[in-house]
Amino acid sequence: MANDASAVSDAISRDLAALADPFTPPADSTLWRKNFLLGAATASYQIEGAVDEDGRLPSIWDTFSATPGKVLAGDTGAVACDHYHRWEADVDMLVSLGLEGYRLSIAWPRVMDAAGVPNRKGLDFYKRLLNRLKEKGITTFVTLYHWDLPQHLEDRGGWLNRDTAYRFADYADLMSRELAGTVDAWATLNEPWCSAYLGYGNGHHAPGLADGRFATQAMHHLLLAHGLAVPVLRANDPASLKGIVANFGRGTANSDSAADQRAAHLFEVQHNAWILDPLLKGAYPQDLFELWPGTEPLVLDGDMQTISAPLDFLGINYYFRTSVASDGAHGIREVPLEGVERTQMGWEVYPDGLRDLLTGFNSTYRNLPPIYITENGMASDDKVIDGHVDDTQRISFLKRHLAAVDQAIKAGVDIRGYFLWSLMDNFEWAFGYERRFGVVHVDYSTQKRTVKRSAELVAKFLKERKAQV
Ligand code: IFM
Repeated sequence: MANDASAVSDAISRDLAALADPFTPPADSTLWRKNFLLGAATASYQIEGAVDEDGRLPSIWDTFSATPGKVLAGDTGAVACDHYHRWEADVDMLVSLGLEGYRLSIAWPRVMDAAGVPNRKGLDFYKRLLNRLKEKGITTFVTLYHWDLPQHLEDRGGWLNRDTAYRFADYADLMSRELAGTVDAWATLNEPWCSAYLGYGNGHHAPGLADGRFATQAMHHLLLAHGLAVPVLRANDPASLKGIVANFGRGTANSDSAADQRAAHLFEVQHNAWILDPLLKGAYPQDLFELWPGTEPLVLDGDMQTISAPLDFLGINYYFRTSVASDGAHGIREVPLEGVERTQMGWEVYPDGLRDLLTGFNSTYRNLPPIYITENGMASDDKVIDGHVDDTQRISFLKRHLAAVDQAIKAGVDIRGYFLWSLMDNFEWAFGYERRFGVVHVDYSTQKRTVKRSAELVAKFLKERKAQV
């Protein structure tokens, strides 16, 4: 599979090398509209480092990454991109690329202690950063929870404990009172599927628990936390947008058989409807519990109403498609496709999946809020050669996924922006620093940043777009 995949990506590199401009969208693309926001995203634990500084408390990812065998090469986020100290230069870099939006996250354990008392030094870091972004005219999307739960909350059950949802609402209250006016859009959670399923269902992510019942209960408390936080954010910071960011998966059937079609449907229930149905329909999809019998979470009266509070936007993170078949019983079996293009993660490059999800959601949910693509990008084993990084596959990846966004807009989906994942290479969770998702390369031994060719081309396009009359 790896050889097939690299042969496909070599062919793409050759095709691209022959093009004069391998990135700029065609003249009829909706991406030329100046009000379509183009930015880049990062997350606190993946870039900040400084895990022991200025009163920051440990998070579940500090604990998990310090546990032998959990993260590739024993990597941790202790230093990461040292962004906590280099944030000014990083903002300058973002500005120099002409990026119009920046999506960042706040480290909950940096800003509050176990008793809920604000940590001024931690808060000041985010105030300085957000004020500078505002001064530079960058539109800011701030995620409150991108997986770095304070360890003291995990010690009391983490997302299995309903009380964590109320602690999250307190945290949202503090942040929106402190940062009101500097944030354009608040996202409560990043990718609750990953927090619930990878964190509590199969243990690949912190806190490393593995039980199907845990996954559904954790998801319920995560969504409850979201629902409790939305009105708090609205009250404290009325001018900003409020939403949530989730990862969605395209599942396609490996054959035309009814059983395989059903498996693909169930795959999307498990990846998409598990989150979108409670948010937009106020109920969990019953098919989910057919797939995972006996895992119904404990839901109290009023929870589903809280969870389905109206949203100003939905953040969609998209990376790849999964080909599936029936496992012969009630479950799903993944059937990796041969000869398809893949990234350094082994994920299939499948831009049509993004378009199909967007148009599909638009027809399934009549109350679908305006959409921002809050993450899209790919990892490649990028190297700096003579001061340059020629990330050909990424250029082609971005171009094709932006074309998929354009197609979805033309098909009637209300999509207002797109954030590249990621601004710079960073700590890729269980894969440590080996997987490079950035449009800027980071040399972790020197912290030197090198703008990759993909970022140069995005910058060139943004400059041309800005200059058009
Ligand atoms: O790096 C992650 C990010 O934190 C969440 N979305 C997926 C990215 C790539 O795996």
